Amino acid sequence: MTSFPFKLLAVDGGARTGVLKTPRGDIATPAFMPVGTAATVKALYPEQVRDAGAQIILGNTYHLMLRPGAERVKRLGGLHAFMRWDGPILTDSGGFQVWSLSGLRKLEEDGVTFKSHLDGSSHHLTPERSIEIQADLLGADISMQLDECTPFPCERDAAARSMELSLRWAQRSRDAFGERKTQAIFGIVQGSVYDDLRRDSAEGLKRIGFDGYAVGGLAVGEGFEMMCKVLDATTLFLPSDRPRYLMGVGKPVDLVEAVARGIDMFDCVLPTRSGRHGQAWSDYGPVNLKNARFAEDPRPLDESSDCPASRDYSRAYLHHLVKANEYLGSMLLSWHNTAYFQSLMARMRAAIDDNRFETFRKDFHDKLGQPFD
Ligand code: PRF
Repeated sequence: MTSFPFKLLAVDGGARTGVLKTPRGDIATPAFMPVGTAATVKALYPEQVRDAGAQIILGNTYHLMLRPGAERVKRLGGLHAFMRWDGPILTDSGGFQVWSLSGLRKLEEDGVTFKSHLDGSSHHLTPERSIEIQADLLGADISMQLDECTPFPCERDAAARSMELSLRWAQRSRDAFGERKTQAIFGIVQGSVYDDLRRDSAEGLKRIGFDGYAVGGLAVGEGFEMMCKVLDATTLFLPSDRPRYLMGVGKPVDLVEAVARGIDMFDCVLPTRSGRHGQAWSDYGPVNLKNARFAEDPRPLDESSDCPASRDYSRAYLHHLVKANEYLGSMLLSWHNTAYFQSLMARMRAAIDDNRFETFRKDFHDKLGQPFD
């Protein structure tokens, strides 16, 4: 069925490494996808994103359909040519962004009607239109089904109805996508925090048949422990021979714990967003470059890194740029963070390949409690 073979390379406890083959290049998993919401990974050139180690990025239906418009991107050669990223692109279907960003919205069986956060104009998104935008107009390598990200907290009955709607939208998204040789489509498991709903959702998606399976509706306020519990209950019912993608996650510790539970793909705005807010990520947690302790610190963030932003600029200079609100501060910290997240994934892959992921995981947690120096 699929033109995107997924080959498992090593399994270590619940964690696994693999390669997802796409016509635009191989993706080593577990993989972290930098977020390029508006046809740009904010504050970074595509070359920097690639050099930092990213093999796939994420784009957003919601933002691009509103500005510059999906038909316009198509006329300009598709999203890859438009933004000068020739690697694989996965696009989110729009549902989640409608819920988190747009004003007035109305959910019906057919789809969702919403008002743009940009100009208040009214739009209608259906499973069929979302797939048309992603696969035909933007030219995404991997399209996501349209779903409803069930809000948290949610009563069981409402969570069941929401999950069932997402399942019907999964079937319609899959039908609209049809059979394609050079593009793939992933389904999205919903079901809030209810293990049996998560199981029913996963089983329903498997019956429809997707190229990969995402876990949605997490990191929406349920907390770290609950997220881990729901992940345990969900991955149990996902086929092991297809990639599993945890949507919108997360902090480094979330990535480590989700990889331990068999997740292969992630996306999150954290590296670039926190970079624009003066934060640098490290094995010791986030570090705020505004802190006066860096004012005369001549050392780089990480002298052992291959990333110029981490290796070649002093903490004192970064402190100054952040304090002065200079663009370069945002650019360098977004670059550092993107490279840090990619190196964390590479270190996890190496640990899994060498059958020492449990040691890696324990060392990671130990280090997280120590001060950054
Ligand atoms: N659905 C979609 N995109 C998402 C989510 C979801 O549930 C989440 C939840 N963390 C992030 N992005 N389509």
